[in-house]
Amino acid sequence: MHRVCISSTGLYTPPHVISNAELVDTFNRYAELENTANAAEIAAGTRTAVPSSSVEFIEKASGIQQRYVLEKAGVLDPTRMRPNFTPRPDTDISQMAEIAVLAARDALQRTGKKPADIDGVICAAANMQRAYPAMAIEIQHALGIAGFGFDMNVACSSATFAIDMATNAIKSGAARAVLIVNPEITSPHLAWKDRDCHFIFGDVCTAILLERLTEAPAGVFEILGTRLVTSFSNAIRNNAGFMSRSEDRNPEDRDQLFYQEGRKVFKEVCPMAAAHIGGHLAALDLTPTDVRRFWLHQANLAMNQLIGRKLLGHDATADIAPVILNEFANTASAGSIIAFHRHHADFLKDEIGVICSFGAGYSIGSAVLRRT
Ligand code: CO8
Repeated sequence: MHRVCISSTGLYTPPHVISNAELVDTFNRYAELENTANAAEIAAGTRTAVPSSSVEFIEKASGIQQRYVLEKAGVLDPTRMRPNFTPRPDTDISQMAEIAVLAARDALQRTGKKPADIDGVICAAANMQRAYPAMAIEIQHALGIAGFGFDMNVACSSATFAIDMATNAIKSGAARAVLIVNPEITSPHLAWKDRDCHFIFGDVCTAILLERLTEAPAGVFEILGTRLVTSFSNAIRNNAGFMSRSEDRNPEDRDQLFYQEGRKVFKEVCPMAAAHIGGHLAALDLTPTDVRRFWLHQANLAMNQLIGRKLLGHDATADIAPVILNEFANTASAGSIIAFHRHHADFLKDEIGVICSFGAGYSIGSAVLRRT
């Protein structure tokens, strides 16, 4: 069995920023248009007025201050409220593959690894741009990597579940190195007209390179263990899929986009995630106080603070549980990887860290790392 490490990560940040102020301004203009158009029904009590959103609520409830998006004008048009993408011909690289290639190149140039050193590509994300061919195979082709590629989706836990898959492939000898990419284009499937969630998500892409420890230089992060768990819940859903057309569904139907019971998710997932991390550490003869840093999923600041308190018995500082959701919002599976990417350079030899994601499914994935 080979020992496995994360030897590099990469990040692609989209070019456009939407501040909370811009987001709320658009939402409130949309609400005004809707309420004016439906004034008679609202006055007759047969329709509920669209309530306004507020920057103060968003920052207090989530800790999110802004988000990056691939396309901004469509989202900020109160008569559209969704990004405006141009379809590309099949001969051009697809949007999702394009950002995955940019994040992957960022990861590769940080290590000096070449495509010829890699045997597999996993595209792990909460949504795929198309059904087939697999996004991973297009990305593999664009990067000039031999071997295999496949897509996988475990919503916000896609990246950690992919780390587990890649670790096992390298451990067993099936691959020398595996490249994971997490192109999270959340903006097309976010309900920008729903004030309960219009502020939650942002677009981004991360990349993670895993390889045999013996092939990597000192200062990488050995994977001491990975652990996955899933438990079915309807609290976070998106029903859009290949059956939608035959169900004569309108793509704008509320259940064809992301929807959730936010409070329920908060209450149910925090204890599950804390118990999961505690159990994973215990299985490796470690305790939460042995951990230098937790790179947690980035959905909600209060969620991460609660998980920190449950694990440590006191508030986790931003040094122990770094926050990137203020800048990026929730980027589904990429969030914990951005936190790792941005906050690992100061680790000393032998210090321990934990990457943990949690989200729809429910799904929770963790990787315990030791710096070499
Ligand atoms: N402005 C003003 N008021 C608002 C707004 C707003 N924008 N939104 C809601 N309110 C109001 C509500 O209507 C409510 O009013 P009232 O008390 O009169 O009913 C009040 O504010 C409080 O609302 P909530 O109870 O909903 O507020 P919370 O404090 O619970 O905060 C959160 C809402 C921030 C959503 C919080 O519950 C949360 O973060 N929960 C965790 C959710 C989570 O982490 N989900 C994970 C989803 S991600 C995932 O798994 C991957 C999915 C795949 C990616 C999809 C990409 C699109």
